[in-house]
Order: sequence, then C-alpha cells, then structure tokens
Amino acid sequence: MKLYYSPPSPNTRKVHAVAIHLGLPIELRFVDLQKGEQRTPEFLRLNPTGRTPILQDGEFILWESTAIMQYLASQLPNALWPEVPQIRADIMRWQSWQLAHWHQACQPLQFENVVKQILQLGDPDPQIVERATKQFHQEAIALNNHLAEREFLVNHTLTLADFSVASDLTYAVPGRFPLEDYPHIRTWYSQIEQLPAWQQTAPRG
Ligand SMILES: N[C@@H](CCC(=O)N[C@@H](CS)C(=O)NCC(=O)O)C(=O)O
Repeated sequence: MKLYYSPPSPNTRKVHAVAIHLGLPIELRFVDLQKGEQRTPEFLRLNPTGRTPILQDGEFILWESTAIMQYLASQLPNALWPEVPQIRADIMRWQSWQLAHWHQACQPLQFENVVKQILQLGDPDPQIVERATKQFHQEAIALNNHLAEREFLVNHTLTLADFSVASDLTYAVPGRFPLEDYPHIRTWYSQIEQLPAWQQTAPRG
C-alpha cells in the first residue's frame, strides 16, 4: 500500500500512526504542499479535492483520513477497530466529531499561531484567535468531561478515535491552545505521546 503524505500535517499523522501501530507495511510518497504538488493534474486524478492523505492499494484509491484509518484497521483483527457494531459506531461518533467540530476549533489556532509564522504570512489576527479560542473552549469542555471518567475515548482501550482526536493536538504547544483548564485532556494526550507510533510520526524540526 502506498500513502501519499505530507509529514507536518495532522491529517497525515493520524493515518500514518495507525499504519505503524498495526505494523502494516506502507510505502510513503511525499507530497510537497508548499510547492502546490496537490494541484497537479496527476495528483487531482488521485484526489479531485486536491488534499493529502491518499492511500493507494493496488487499483483502489482512497482519500479522507478517517476512511483511510478505518480501511487500514480493517486489514487485520485488532483492538483499534473491533468488530463490534456498537463499539465501531462509538469510534465513528468521535471521528465524526473530530472532523466536524474539534478540527474546526483547533485548526484556526494552529494556522494563526504556527503556519503563518512558518510561511511568513504575518502576525496572528487577534479577532480570529479570539473567535477560535471561544470555539476551542466549547469543544474542549465536552472532551475533558468525557475523559474525566475514562482513560481512552471508547471501550476503555486505545482505538482509532484516540488517534483521530489526538492528531489535532500535534501543534497544541506552538499553537498556544488554551489547555490549562483541561487536566483530563492533558493526561490522556500525554499517554498518546508515549506511543512509539506517535513519536515516529511527530513533525521534525
Ligand atoms: N478532511 C480531509 C482533510 C485533508 C486536508 O485538509 N489535508 C490538507 C493537509 S492537512 C491538505 O492536503 N491541504 C492542501 C490544500 O488544501 O491545498 C481529511 O481528513 O483527509
């Protein structure tokens, strides 16, 4: 299987980390987003939305990180994606929340406080940061309360849900995410940070 990836991206990280955690052999194909490689005709034939990650398994092409994670985890029996309908639905619930709400709350802080600096796009916009901070608190309260009573998001064990939700905390420190009031998120994330698959997929430099 071949993974078209862009290493600093949280969307790539969650997919790549799942492949490593499950010991699935993956050939990596770097896509240079800064050079606009995702807009080339060759790339758009693989993913018409022009985004990474993409998985290629023979003739089968799959884009959207959550779908890729589920496909990878379906290759062999494992606790990340158990074959129990209620547990799968619970995992999908958190993966859906991550894409629809958590990512939307984290991404503007990441962009304003990290990406803009890297790409020399100017200072963070205080209005966007204020709006994003409010949104962040709204979602973080729900996540923190959920984690107050459990070690992992679903089924008392590590699942795809943890990889999905954790991915948006990749830049929590440089992105100045306001996590001070959320001890349960911090404790849970520090466990994820201990995973070899998480360490091997950390952004370099
Ligand atoms: N919902 C998509 C989001 C993918 C996405 O936004 N990828 C970014 C990198 S994090 C990308 O390739 N951006 C390139 C662009 O928008 O030009 C997923 O979960 O895979």
